Amino acid sequence: MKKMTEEALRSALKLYFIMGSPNCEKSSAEVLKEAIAGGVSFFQFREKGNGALKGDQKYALAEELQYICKQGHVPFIVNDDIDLALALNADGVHIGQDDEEIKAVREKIGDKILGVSVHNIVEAKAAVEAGADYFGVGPIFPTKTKEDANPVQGLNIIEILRSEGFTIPLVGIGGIHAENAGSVIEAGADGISLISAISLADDVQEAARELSRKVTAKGGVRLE
Ligand code: TZP
Ligand code: MG
Repeated sequence: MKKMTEEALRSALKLYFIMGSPNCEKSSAEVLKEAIAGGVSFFQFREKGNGALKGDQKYALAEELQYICKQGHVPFIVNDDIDLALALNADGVHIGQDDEEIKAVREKIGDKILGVSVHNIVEAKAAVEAGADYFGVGPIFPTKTKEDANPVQGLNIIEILRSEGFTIPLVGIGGIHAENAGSVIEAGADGISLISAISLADDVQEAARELSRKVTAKGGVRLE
């Protein structure tokens, strides 16, 4: 994939689905296909938690999900595992504050997309200086998906980052679902990122479609 402009990245982040096999009750490939059919516009492979695949099995699943993303013209991002991202020639990586240093990751991945989880102004400044392309900000609402999640921040953190002048593409994360999705965009996020509201939905495609409608209704473009 050619390097995206900031504005293209901003729109692609509208409906950002994050998932790995521990987040799904059925096949991850099936879930991802349905999610993309429903309007998911960005994807992160995050193989973490109970029963997470490792080694060759992790690689094989990543490859399969990357292929589905390619077919659907959806960027494929790898969580934490820079070597995997490079081996697969993924579109980018997403790292948190406890992962490798942002600057070192930027050097390794060249101009691939670099997402960084930030929780306050200090982290946000450092991430921009080190070359982040977008922020993941949260947890905005309580979540059961990530056991070691930071304290819930509320919508306030998004408003604060915007009022402090951070114009970088930004998505909210944590406990986001159809009923609160619009409020995340209204607070100043470019998109919503979420796991369980899509991965565990009875009807994955319909869940993604409804979320897509919610974020689009708040001023975004619908990406299909
Ligand atoms: N980082 C902060 S909260 C979270 C991550 C990975 C989990 C989000 O999952 P869900 O199911 O959308 O609340
Ligand atoms: Mg991490």
